[in-house]
Amino acid sequence: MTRGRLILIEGLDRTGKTTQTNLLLEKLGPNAQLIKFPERTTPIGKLIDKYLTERSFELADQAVHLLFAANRWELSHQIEALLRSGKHVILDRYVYSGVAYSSAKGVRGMDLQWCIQPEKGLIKPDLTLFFTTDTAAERQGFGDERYEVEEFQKKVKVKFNDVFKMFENPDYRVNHIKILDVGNKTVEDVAAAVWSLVSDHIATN
Ligand code: DGP
Ligand code: NA
Ligand code: NA
Repeated sequence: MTRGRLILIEGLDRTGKTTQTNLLLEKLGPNAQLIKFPERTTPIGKLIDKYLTERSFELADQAVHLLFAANRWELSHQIEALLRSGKHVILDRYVYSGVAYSSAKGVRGMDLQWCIQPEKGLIKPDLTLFFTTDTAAERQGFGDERYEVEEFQKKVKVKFNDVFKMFENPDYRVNHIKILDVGNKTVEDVAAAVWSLVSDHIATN
């Protein structure tokens, strides 16, 4: 049995990750499974959901960061088992969101090196598609959750660049990162670009 591929779609809020991961799941069919982070239904995920949706729910930024990382560890055995069974696993966000959003807060001591520690050892994606755009805010408008504020999203965008630079370091290397500018593209155009990259990757690696 060939091992399945771990395919990650990363990016800022409102860049169409959820739409595109769902479309990719349809294309890959029953031989694939989609896992979205944060996974809000687990015990840890419920706390994360409360933090994101209730502004009055206070938690130290360090604790929030560790909860998001713990949420990925909660599902890590399931992801590895699926890959071993030959299924492809599509991820909607992962470690890179974790480091970019937390470090963008600018809290003293929560630099990239601090943020990456609890993520170390999680299985690495085989292919990462990073959605970027200059026009996300105009495109769809932000929602009401804690981080969906234009000023903060700008900081996250800068951090994502730093994060991907850091992940060129051999200790943390991310394989096969493709940057997709989704600004002003239709859902169909983005879906076609995603499918071309994913199907090529599966055919040739
Ligand atoms: P989503 O359900 O994909 O819209 O994600 C919810 C919000 O949480 C979104 O603003 C991005 C942010 N986020 C996702 N993963 C992490 C993480 O690991 N750490 C932090 N601090 N924020 C994250
Ligand atoms: Na969001
Ligand atoms: Na955080």
